[in-house]
Parts: sequence; C-alpha cells; structure tokens
Amino acid sequence: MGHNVTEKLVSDHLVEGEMEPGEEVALEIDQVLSQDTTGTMVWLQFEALDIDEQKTEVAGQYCDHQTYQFDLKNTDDHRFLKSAAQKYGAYYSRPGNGICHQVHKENFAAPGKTLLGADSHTQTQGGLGMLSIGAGGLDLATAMGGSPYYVEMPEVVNVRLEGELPEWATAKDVILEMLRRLTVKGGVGKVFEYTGPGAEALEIPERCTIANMGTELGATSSVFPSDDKTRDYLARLGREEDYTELQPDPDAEYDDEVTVDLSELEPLVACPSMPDKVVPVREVEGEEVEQVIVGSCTNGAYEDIKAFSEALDGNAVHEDVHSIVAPASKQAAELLAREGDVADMMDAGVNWSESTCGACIGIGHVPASDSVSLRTFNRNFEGRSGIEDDSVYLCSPEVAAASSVTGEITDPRDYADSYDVEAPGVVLPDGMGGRDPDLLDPADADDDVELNKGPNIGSVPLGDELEDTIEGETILKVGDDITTDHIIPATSDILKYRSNIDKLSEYTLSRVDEEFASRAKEKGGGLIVGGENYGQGSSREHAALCPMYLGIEAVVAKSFARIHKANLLNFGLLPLTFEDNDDYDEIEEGDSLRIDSVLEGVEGEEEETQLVVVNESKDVEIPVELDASLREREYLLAGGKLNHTKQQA
Ligand code: MIC
Ligand code: SF4
Repeated sequence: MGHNVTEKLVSDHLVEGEMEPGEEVALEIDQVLSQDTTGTMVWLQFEALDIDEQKTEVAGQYCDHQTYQFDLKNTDDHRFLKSAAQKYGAYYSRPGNGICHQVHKENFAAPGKTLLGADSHTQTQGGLGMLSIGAGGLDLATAMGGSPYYVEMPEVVNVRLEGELPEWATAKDVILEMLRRLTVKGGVGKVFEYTGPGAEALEIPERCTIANMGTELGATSSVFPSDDKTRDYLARLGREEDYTELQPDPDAEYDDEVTVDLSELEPLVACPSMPDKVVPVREVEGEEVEQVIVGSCTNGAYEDIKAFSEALDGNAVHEDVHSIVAPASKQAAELLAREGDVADMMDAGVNWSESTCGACIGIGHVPASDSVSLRTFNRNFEGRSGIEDDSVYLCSPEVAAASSVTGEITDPRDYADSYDVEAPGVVLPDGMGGRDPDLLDPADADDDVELNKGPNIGSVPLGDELEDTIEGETILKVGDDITTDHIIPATSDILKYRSNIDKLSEYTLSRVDEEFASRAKEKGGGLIVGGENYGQGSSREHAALCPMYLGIEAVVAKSFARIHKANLLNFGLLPLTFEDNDDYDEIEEGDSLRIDSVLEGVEGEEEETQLVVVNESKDVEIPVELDASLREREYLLAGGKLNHTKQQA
C-alpha cells in the first residue's frame, strides 16, 4: 500500500510505535523553534535537565511577541533568551526581526524535515512539506536534549482542492471555509493533507496561510506536498539546496476526505469572537470599521502586504479608519520598502508597525471601546485584542484594503468596481533571502556563557508525586471552548510574568473569574470542570503550570484540545473526560469532589482507564475516563514530565 505525504514524513522520523491512528508514535525532531513568551520556560527547563548543548539540526529562538519591551521584565526576558541561545547553541532572532513562523520559513523551513515549535501555529511550515507540530515548552526542551517527540498518530484527512480561486478570493478564504464547515474542534487528532489541482496551483505563501490556521481547526498539523512551487520559492529565498520532492504515492490512502471547490469560494470573514463564525463578507457588508490591521503569522508575509498594497492602489484610507501594517518579518518589510510599497501605503494613510505579534495578543493597537476591528489574523477570541467585549473580524488582506478605503466592511469585488482596482493575485518576492543581520548564528555552544537572569526570571516549579486520593472543591466550572487565553491571558500587563510563575499564577482564569486564583489558594487547590474543547488555542504551557502551582490536581471536561491536554499531563494534572457528557450537569461550582484509587487508575497497561469522581455534595458517582499513554501515566505518577525525565537520567 502506498503512503500519503504525512505517513512518509512520520515513517522517515519514526523512532517507536506503529503508524496506526490513535496509537502513540515517537518522532525524531530535526528542528525546533521557540519564541519569547514560551521560550523562557523552554530554556529554564532545558537548564533543569542539565544538558550541555541542544542536539537538533536547527534551534531557533525568536523574540517576536512582546517586542515593544513595555517593561524591563520583557527586555530581561530577551537578554536571558540571548544568553541561553549562545550557551546551548541556538539561533537568536532579535526583537523586531519578525514573527517566529515567518522568520523560520524564510531561513530554515525545509521539505521532508520535522519541526517542533513552542507555539501553536508551528504548523505554518506544512506549506513547504514539513511535518511541523506545536507543543508545550517542556516537549521542546526534551527534544533539544535528544529525546523524540511523542504524539498520537493522527488520522490523515485528504483535503482535495478542485478548481481555481476566482479573483478576490484568497488562501485565507480556503481556510475560513474549512473552519466554517468543520469548526474549531473539527481537526482534533487529525492532519489535514492538501492535494489536488487546486493545491498544486497555490503558491507557498498561500499554502502557509492555510496550514497556519489548521491550528484553529484544532489539528495536529497541516501538510502540503513539496513540488516545483516549493523549489521555486526556496530558490527565491536563496536556499534551493534545501529542496526535496515529496508527493503522496498514487495509491496512497487516507482516513477521510474533504473536497473544496475553489471556484465556488468568495471573500469570507470570521465574525466575533470565534474563528469558525465564518460568513461571506457580503453578509456583514456595511458594518463600520474603526481599525484595520494587516499582519500576524497568518497574513503578514511579504506577499500579503504586497497584495494589500496593490489592492489599496493608492486610494486614501478612510478618515475614520486607523489602518496599520505590522509586517511579519523585517526582511519582508525591507524588500517592500525597497520596492516602494511602504512609501505608497504611507502616502495613502496607512501606518507602519515594527515586525511583531503585538496586536494579535492585545499588545498595542487595542481597539476603541464598542468598535469594530478588522484583522488579517487567525484568532479573534473574546478579549484577546486587549479589551473585553471586543468585536474583531478576521479576513484576507484584500478585504482589509477595501474596508480601509470605504470605512466599512466591504466585499473587495464591490470595491474593485467602484474604485476601478484590479485583483492583485500573488506576487512572489525576488531577492528576499540572504544575510539577516538580526538573526545571530549559534556560536558553538559555550559552557562559559552565563545565563543572564534578571530579577523577574524565576525557576520552574516541580509537581508532587501523585497521591492515591484526590480531594477538593470544584474551584471553577466553565462552559465549552475555554481557550488558553481565558486560562492565562497574553495581554502585556500579564505577559511580562511568563518567567515568574508565582506572580503569573495570580492571573489564572482571571478572564473568567477574577477570584479564581485566590479561591484556589485559600482552598489549598481542587478541581476544574470544563465543557468541550477545554484549552483550545495556544501552546502556552503556563495554562497547565499555573493551575498546578495553585494546587489544581485534575480537570474534568467533556473534551480537551490536543496541546493543552499534553501540557496538563506534562505537569502532572489529570485530564479526565466524562463517560457520559450529561454528568457535566451533576457538578456545580463549590461541590466537594473526591477521586479514590487514583494510583490504580493511573498505573497499568491500558491507555484508557476508568476513574470515579464522587460528588460528595450531591452524593452521586460520576464515571470519568483517563485517556493517556503508558508514558504519560509515568509522568503523572512522578508529578510531571520534568521530574520523570530527571529520574530517568
Ligand atoms: C498565540 O497566538 O496565542 C500565541 C501567543 O502565539 C501562543 C503562544 C504563547 O502563548 O506564548 C500560541 O499560539 O501558542
Ligand atoms: Fe504571534 Fe498571533 Fe501568530 Fe500567535 S497567532 S504567533 S501571537 S502572530
């Protein structure tokens, strides 16, 4: 039987396990990336593992999320990251050089390789035929120590793209259409592998936009074959030697199939406040817009800004709109400046930001109260932009351009008619590769380099060995789709404590209930009850680490997002699911819960075991399930993966 691209990538890196969907596989990791807000924990954990040198082919440490350095704590974090990169042998990308996924794409992404990233949008590089997966920082630290990455072998879904995109419909609309159909839970446990004539015709940056937002589908990864387009793009970056062809075998099989006819797509938009609330732009046309931002790891590349610039075509930005470009990389910005686009856009009334994630997580450009912000980003979770009750829509650069000019959400086809503008299509860069002065080569790992830790940089808290009875109150009960932005918000007032868990933990779940942390402390810990897709969104392990620090021992939910579940297990918290989701109604906040015979339920040879939550307040017994591999069970017993890894060493 032939193999699809995903299976080829997995089998080329398979260290342990069978390529059976749902079975755990161990993968050799060729490259890793981390960024400034996950990176500090990555390196603190790497330090705790007591290994001299990182062992992957390429490790990139990017400073991209909080580049404005509002607080010296951020600047100290960056200085610490630089010292860690130099001590342990990683590339260091200076603040302002660009968003990790973009800079990694420009410099290192290579077909046929594996990439593990401490950022959920790592799957962006699937656009170049890489198996790229987002993970918690501890998984990255152990991968840099030479251990494989363990993940459930996903189902591989063939997304067949037929037909051609009509004018003004873009790659962003392809992935928004996927979200419209499959929702933010639709990809859990899956890799989306894009094939067919429509996929072949897409350029690499378009493929990367689609792969990037596989994260919003909850997917383990997204993958495109590697072909002549890949070779051409790598050549444009000056790295043709990194090309290898990677195609599915003619008789490759898939676990499922989805077909999208590109010719039927039209400009789409995700409405507030979930990336799957997708409708055609024409349905919300006329909504007044106060802010438009082009940027992020989804649509902040050279090609995206070029499309925005060409669609703007010199037309003036509406007087009531603040239109901003935040380029995803400084190299792209430099080329756009050389080509005159930056001046043209500025002349039309567009403002220019440094290369940063920034506004994507509420750092800068926080929208005005009661206003609409239109962004080319990937996430619009409520409050993520920096204010409660925000109203953030997600769209393509073309919709952003049309709406910047008209001052209201506008279908670019109508704009094109009124302003006589031609569809920009995809313009590829010429001469973007070469030396990147803000990307520092790894010196040979140097033991003499001291880790430079400012006063805000703490240490990694370790969990306690698992006990046989878990007892405590339901400290909080939440509904469906709780994101990691709810659990540990990423806005600048909080982000500066990413290296200081004692302080950061005070903000745990503050977006849902400001009293959560103080209540958890007062009660000496307890349990959390959640709905579907608990922990969706980012890879930030702080969303597990902080609850652990506050004494939370288990989360009982209807279902979990993949990375968050792995993070809970890594830090020794039990992710339990209801056997019968109706039992969710049997627990209320404040109820006293008890789980007996925990050790028996966790030890053993099965990957799925049953435990019973006794609700002492209501006198009911609720059967729950622990779905964890034998290795993850060892983490739980040891009080977390770090303890376990140290014990093994
Ligand atoms: C995000 O988009 O939510 C982030 C900020 O990039 C996170 C990482 C983090 O919290 O540091 C992610 O996607 O993993
Ligand atoms: Fe940065 Fe936003 Fe991309 Fe996360 S989603 S890496 S915050 S640009």
